[in-house]
Amino acid sequence: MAGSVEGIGARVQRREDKRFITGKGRYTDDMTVAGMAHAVFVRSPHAHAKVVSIDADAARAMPGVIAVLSGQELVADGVGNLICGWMIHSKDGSPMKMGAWRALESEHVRHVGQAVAVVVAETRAQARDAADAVEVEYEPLPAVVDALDALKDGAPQLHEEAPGNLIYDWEIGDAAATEAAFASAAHVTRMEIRNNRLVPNPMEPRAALAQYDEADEHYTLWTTSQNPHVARLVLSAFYNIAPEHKLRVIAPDVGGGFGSKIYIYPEEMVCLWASKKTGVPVKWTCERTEAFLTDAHGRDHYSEAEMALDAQNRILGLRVKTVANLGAYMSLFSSSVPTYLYATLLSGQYAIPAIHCNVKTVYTNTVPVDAYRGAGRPEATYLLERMMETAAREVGMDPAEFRRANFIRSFPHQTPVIMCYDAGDYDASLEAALSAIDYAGFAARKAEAARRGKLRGIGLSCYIEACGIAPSQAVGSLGAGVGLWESAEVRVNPVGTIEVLTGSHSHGQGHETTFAQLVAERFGVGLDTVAIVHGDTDKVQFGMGTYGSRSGAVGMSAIVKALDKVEAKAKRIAAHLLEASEGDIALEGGTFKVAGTDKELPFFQVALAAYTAHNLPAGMEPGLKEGAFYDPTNFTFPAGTYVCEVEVDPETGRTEIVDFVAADDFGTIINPMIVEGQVHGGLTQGIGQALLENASYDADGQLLSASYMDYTMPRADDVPSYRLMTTVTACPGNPLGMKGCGEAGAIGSPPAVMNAITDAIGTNALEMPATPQAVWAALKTVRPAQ
Ligand code: MCN
Repeated sequence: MAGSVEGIGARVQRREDKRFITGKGRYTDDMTVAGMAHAVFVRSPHAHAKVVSIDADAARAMPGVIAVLSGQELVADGVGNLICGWMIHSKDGSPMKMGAWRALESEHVRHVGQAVAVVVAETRAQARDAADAVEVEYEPLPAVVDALDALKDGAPQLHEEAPGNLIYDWEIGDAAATEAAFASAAHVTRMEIRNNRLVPNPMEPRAALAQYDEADEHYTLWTTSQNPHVARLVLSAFYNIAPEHKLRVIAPDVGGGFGSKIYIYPEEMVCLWASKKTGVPVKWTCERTEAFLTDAHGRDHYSEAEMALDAQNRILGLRVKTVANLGAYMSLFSSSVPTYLYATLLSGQYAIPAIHCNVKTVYTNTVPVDAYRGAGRPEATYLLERMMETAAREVGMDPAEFRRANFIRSFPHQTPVIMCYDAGDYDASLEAALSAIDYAGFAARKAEAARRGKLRGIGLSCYIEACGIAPSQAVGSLGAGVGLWESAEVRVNPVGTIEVLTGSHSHGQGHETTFAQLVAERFGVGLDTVAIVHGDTDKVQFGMGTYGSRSGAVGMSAIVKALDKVEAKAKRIAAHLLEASEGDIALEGGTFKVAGTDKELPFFQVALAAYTAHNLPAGMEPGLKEGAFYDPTNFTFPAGTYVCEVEVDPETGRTEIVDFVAADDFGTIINPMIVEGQVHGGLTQGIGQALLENASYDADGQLLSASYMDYTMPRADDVPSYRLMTTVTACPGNPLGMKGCGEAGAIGSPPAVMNAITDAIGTNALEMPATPQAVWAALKTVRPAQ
């Protein structure tokens, strides 16, 4: 059925959109259970303070209040601290220094918005009023928000366990070889690079509804999670909230996550605990400003980078020192982001013989930082692609030519920073993008813009990323502590309809469509006979969830394995019923056919026979249901070239993106329309980072941009009409040849935009976000008289 209207490669409209765009989605906040109460958290207004006392007497006496609970009761009940599950060791071999993070903190708060108590009341309004009436006395302490400041002598100290606020001092690569490369360099390019702090801002804020059933001591948690099984595992195994078999976690429709809904936050834990404690179901829904103050932020790196070139402008070495701000506590995967998800990609698409990277991670009085779309890979790509552009300009070489001269061309390619790239064709995407944008014609366009008083610039970004996050062996040996794979179960019902249970979780990526396309392709059945089941730990036994653009390459590969088993059994049944040999049976267009004859059986008749026939092949168990786990041997490596063309108004500093071409290699594409949507979303987030978005703290640790009045999300008129194209090198590591597409746009686009703007204005002295004010100020440094 290849190329059919519903199979692999078809632009099938998203089946789930019918309910989403008609307002019929069922999100956590839509869930209601009898007797449900509402939780509102009492949060610290201080970035850093001792909690002297919490007086909840007045609040407890207010109408509708069921309970006011604080950290002391939480500790007394044995609820565990929040953990970071990815162990990193410093270069001296010592383990990372993790300060305790309690879901409700009753002694020492470390960021504005940290929860100190929770009010449970009959209505949300009553809970909010009572939360305002909880009297918390604080003794404010000096705060530090910048990671470099936090490392200085005399800086405020956040955790006793982490002297000097240093969590770990880690390194990767070969320091001596890199040193030698620099010693023989003909040219060295140096840059200081900041990657600005971002707030994820999914459309649906986080929410939780927890119900404890006293009769059978069973808990149910509906929550906005990207990985409900991991949530259940962590809540039961580490936080001591409920035994795993007595806890059902349901992640119903989830309105976006972008990484921010991977983690277990204090609020879900507290709702579960409070539900048992109060005897009523407890619901909490985050308000938008609360989300700014509590959802894990992204990025926030400061780096010093050096690139050594030989006399022929080939890269000899790359040396990077990065300080990463992890905020006030270590979120679940935070330690992996500035290490294995970042520094392992610093080779980019280039053959760099020697790389050394040192990363220090630091506590500050800010919201915890964790994975946000791309997670480490945007930071690596931004650093490297800004360096590539700058180095090319410094040595007077065309930036495209400079990249071409340094591309990796033979595969597999082992980089000096762990990754082994399996396949790619970087020339193909570069050439496709350059030809689409008419790179050769840029000079004429720049001259024409100048006649209109505009500064026109062009910028490239040749990104690579490692996704399909899994290989158990790799992530396990790198400190994750657990294997990462994906599960699938295919249940063919007696009437031939098919349910696919997957451990992946869709929260905007269209899995209900693409996963069904895979089944339609394989069995030749209609999409309407296939249901995709996910997001419920009582239905799907275990799964690892969705992040790291893994659901296609890993989740769908697990489905392929299960489909293989189902098909093999179905063929045995068909052969038996058709009195043919198994080797002669082919499944074509939804029908089992005997080669060279007109004997055939429709798919549904074989399914029915699997459950109802009295004469199945000897020894065969009835039923048609198979499960599989898929654990790849390597990541997948999507790559591509983005080219951005901008015009800057020198009067105002305003940047307009006048053209943007993206040439991506995602291997085999299941649904081009969905992939384009994923790239559009990623590009828009990347452009948001480059031009608009910034989580800005004042020196006291107050988040100045804690609402949409101050935090600028990209709008339709901030982005161009993208021009997308794909080149294909199939990933050899999975049965479908797929590479992930969910993060690429956000990874590759920020440097393309910044390279274009700096090209336009003629100075590199510009950091993200390139707001009109920042661009105008940078312009003044090179054109003071104008
Ligand atoms: N796909 C395809 N062909 C390919 C690759 C993918 O047709 N070669 C399809 C897949 O079948 C899937 C979609 O594209 O329907 C995305 O697949 P994949 O790249 O595997 O990514 P995941 O499904 O694992 O999604 C995770 C990824 C990440 S890590 C972030 S962050 C992100 C993103 O997806 N968050 C999103 N896209 C998002 N989109 C929305 N709307 N909301 C989010 O929170």
